[in-house]
Amino acid sequence: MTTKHIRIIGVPIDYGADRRGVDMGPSAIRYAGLHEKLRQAGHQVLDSGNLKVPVPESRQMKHPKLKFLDEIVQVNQVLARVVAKSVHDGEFPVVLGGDHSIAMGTIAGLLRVRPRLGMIWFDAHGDFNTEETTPSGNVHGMPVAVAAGLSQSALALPFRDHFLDPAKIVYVGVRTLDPDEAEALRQSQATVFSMHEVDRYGMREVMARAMDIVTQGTDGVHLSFDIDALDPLFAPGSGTPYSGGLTDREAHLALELLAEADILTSMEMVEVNPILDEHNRTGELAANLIASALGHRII
Ligand code: HAR
Ligand code: MN
Ligand code: MN
Ligand code: MN
Repeated sequence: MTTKHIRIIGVPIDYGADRRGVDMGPSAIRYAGLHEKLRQAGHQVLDSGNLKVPVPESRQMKHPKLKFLDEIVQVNQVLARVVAKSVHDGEFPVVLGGDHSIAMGTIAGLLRVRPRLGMIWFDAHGDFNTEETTPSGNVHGMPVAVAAGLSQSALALPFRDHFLDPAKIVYVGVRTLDPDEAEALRQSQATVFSMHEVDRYGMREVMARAMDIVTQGTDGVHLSFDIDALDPLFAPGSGTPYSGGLTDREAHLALELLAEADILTSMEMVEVNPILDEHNRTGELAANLIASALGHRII
């Protein structure tokens, strides 16, 4: 794979999720040796540290339907700027969450430089709710819908009216959707490779199809990886576990195939929750998965 100038950006936020702890995700992934793994894979690595995120206890939740709306928008506005500058400078941003609400900032920033972006979204969930369909008010269940331009809320502000083309979105590993969310996804042009397709065709074939879609008429490919795409057996440190997920080997294979094709231009790793983890097993897995996506090889 080509040598990359990797820029690590930590976003210690858990406003988007009910369960406290994912704000420690960036520490856990760094602690697992991310930098060294990426250097060993042949890249130059710079770390911007973490964006400043006020702790929830210092804030009052105002918006009843979208929890911590103002705080999330504010963090994503900053993240979008940081990501856009990184890509503009020729770097490969690796964004560490934090909950999945940070994908809005990441994608909004990417779109400023790569307006025809393609995206692969690994997740147990669809994250395709809007303020109308959300059953929980948790914003981490909404980022893809917002990125696709389906939200009328302030969550869309970082996008400046430039949204992701749903036809350029591919999901892998999905196995639970809310009813209205599923309907919205069916009506969209996004492609969903649920666990059924992974079982049926195998990861190699699923990734071949996914890569076909996200490289057609696009000017970059973003990988958004929610650690709960993996089965909780392999990734216990996640706040919204759902059984029947990917094995660690399936996930590694998927990312190794992406590395081999060398099509990625940015990535993020989210929803690692050290409080629920077992001796940073999930943090290590997350670091190893990032390394796989960036070309780490045994030999
Ligand atoms: N669909 C549910 C909701 O919107 C739960 C989704 C969020 N869980 C995540 N995101 N970890 O991937 O509330
Ligand atoms: Mn998610
Ligand atoms: Mn998820
Ligand atoms: Mn192994």
